[in-house]
Amino acid sequence: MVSWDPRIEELPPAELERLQYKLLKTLVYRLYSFSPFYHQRMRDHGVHPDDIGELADVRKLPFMFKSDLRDNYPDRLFVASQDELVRYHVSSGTTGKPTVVGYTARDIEAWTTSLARALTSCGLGRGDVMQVSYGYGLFTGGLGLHYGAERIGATVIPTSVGNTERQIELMQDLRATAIACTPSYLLHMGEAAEKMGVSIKNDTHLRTAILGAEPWSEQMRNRIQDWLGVKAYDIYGTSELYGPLFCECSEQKGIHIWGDLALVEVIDPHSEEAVAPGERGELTITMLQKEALPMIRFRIGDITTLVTDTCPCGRTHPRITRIQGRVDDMLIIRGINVFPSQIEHALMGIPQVGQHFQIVVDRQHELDTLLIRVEVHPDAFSDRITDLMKIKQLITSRLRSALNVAADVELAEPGSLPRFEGKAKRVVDRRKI
Ligand code: DLL
Repeated sequence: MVSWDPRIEELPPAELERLQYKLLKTLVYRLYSFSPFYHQRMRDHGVHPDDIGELADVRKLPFMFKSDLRDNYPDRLFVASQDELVRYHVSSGTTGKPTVVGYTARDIEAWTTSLARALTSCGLGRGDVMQVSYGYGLFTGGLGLHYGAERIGATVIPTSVGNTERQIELMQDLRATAIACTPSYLLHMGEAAEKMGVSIKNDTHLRTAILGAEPWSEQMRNRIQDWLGVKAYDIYGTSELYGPLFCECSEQKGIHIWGDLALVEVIDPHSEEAVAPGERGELTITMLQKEALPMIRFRIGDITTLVTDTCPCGRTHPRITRIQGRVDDMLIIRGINVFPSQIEHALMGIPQVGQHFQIVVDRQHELDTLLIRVEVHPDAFSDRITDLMKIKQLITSRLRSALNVAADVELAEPGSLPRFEGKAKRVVDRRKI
């Protein structure tokens, strides 16, 4: 294993905890003294920095929510003055006002270091050519990966999203060995390449894909790896936590959360108590070294499980499993909780299914309806109605047993469902509740 910073990444767990405690204590004192927001929150919650006597005391601190950022738009939660900031990013947000994130020079440095560690852990380094096909601009994906890749000495092709044919030409001409983009955009590129007569697997040097910013499944990973001949790694982050930050290592056994930067908790969103390692819960993160926009116990809304045993790679920091959905993208269909990720998992296990699908939720006569529109795989597409009927029946029964709720299935021709350059929007909820 090659680590970017073995001294930190392989720190014995007890030492890592001591470091985290020291950082937490400093953070809490700093915010109690300098952030009117946190000062008030802590007082309302009846907690004082002196009450933090060990790492587990993080649980005494109040939570913070995305709504707190929106309510304090644009910069009322910043603990740095404007002249200390070197950058803003803005997250579009699925509802309501956007969120503005400010960065000091040290914030950019910590973010870049985190990505340097992540990319190194995927086996990348000097000599690699990385095509960065996340959006550049207000979105954190493009610039984040750009800085991280440059830091490890890789050569960056800053293509951003869009203009897919040109991207494929550049991938070939500049011999890209790695790409960073959303999984859905890589699938789109794979298809576009085939239309141009280019096989990404056989006609390019691409071997590594750093994929994230939207939910995807293990089945989707298998498909991407087999079809495109790359090793695909899951990268995670949110703009409030800097942007993309945490990634799987070459073992592909969970996402490493750098403990010197972030203190991770996975909690039951209702009882707000920690769940046991291996149990699903809401990811909650305290950023230990963030300067401009600090985050204490930030309830991200993403569902995951905590992995505490040591990774075979030797890095000692805690890991989380891939994101299994959001607390708030959970669909409730006739009283049953359904996660789009469960649907994807079931569909991607059926070879006759293509890469794209759409989930349409509606309400008829007061009853929820669930329609899954599924593209048939080009190899399985046929003019014979009986063949298509068989595929439809297979999909219907797989979905029924995966979801415990009946779904209507509509087959779509290969290439007919919407494609996405940024984050895929697979759910159309037409219910008016
Ligand atoms: O999506 C940051 C990012 C950029 C991550 C590039 C990875 C790569 P936001 O736009 O603020 O930031 O969206 C954050 O996207 O709360 C998750 O719901 C979702 N998300 C991000 N990465 C993953 C992933 C960026 N690997 C929100 N798997 C998060 C599943 C992800 N969901």
